[in-house]
Amino acid sequence: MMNACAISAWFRMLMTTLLCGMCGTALLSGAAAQESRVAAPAAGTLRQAGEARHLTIGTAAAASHLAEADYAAILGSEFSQLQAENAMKFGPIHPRPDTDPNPYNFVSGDALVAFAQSHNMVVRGHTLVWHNQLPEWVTKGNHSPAQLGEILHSHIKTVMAHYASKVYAWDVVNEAFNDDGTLHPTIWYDQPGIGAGTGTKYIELALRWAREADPSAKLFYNDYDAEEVNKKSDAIYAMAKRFKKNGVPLDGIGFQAHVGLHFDDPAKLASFARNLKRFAKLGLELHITELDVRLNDSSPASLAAQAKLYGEITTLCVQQPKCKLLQTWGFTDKHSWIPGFYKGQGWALLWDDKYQKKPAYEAVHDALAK
Ligand code: 9MR
Repeated sequence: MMNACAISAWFRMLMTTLLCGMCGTALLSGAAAQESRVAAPAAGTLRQAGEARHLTIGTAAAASHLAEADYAAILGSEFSQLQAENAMKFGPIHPRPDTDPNPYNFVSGDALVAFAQSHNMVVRGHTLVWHNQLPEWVTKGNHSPAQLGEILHSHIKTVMAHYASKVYAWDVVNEAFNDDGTLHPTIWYDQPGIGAGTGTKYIELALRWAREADPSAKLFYNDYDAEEVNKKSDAIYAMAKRFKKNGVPLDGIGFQAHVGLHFDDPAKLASFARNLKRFAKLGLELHITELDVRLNDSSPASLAAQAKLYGEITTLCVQQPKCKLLQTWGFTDKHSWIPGFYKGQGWALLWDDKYQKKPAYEAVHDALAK
């Protein structure tokens, strides 16, 4: 028996799926044409549990998967935010030089935004300045620092203007620091870059360009392995503190949280909480942006250990008032980046590769509902 809440959530999902079909989005009508094997959402999706906590529950997504009915059904009902896993990165979205009549490709990004809007979800943008997933016209173009500055400025302006009022927050700069707290050499920083010898000045410039491009968007710096208090998070903290003092437009920090079971250590978790606290004191909004917990196998013991850690990280966010987003890097093991990157590892997300909820799902839900 479904209760009133479940019926209303199910009805909302059905209506939005139908409406998407009507607005002619090929990917979505594909989804509507298949029958989902996923049960109607029970009262108490992650999204609903997050709403009660004023916490956005997000996930990374790809437009190419929206035609899978199970994928679309879970994405549209369990999450209140969607972030493009790849579609809004420089290479995919700006594949050709500005001299080309058609330098940008917004197709996948727009499909994700349309899906989000039709399911009443917000969209977070990722990412404008990063050294990965750059097109060859940028990496092999032999551009001078001045030309790179123009390319990046115009990229930020165009992409943010395209998604103004549709994307509420952006990872403006991603992964600029090394583990030891020094700046990573990149084509944007110093290879030849626009900031050689001037430290975090190029990050400041990117943030200022971003503020100009869409004054209403929240602007984030995002990084991995900066969850604990360590050399990398110290460097990010020092930068953030300086930026706040000097009026540089930085609204928040994204903590990616790609972790393994080794992270389930009271000292590490306490350090994460302490780290969040010091950034919160700067007045910054805190987002957990790419959470996943990779495993070596899918034994019941490993899945239980994973669930425990997911629950603990969720609780950290719930207990920190400035933590406003809990986002996982995808939601089904069927489409996770982990096996392709960490040989022999995987099983990192809340649903398995058959779209069945794992113990980790219940743990996150319980931690939100506690
Ligand atoms: O999940 C993304 C994967 O599909 C891409 O191949 C990869 C390319 O580097 O990027 C992955 O996403 C990354 C994110 O954009 C930034 N933080 C680390 C993520 C995992 O590598």
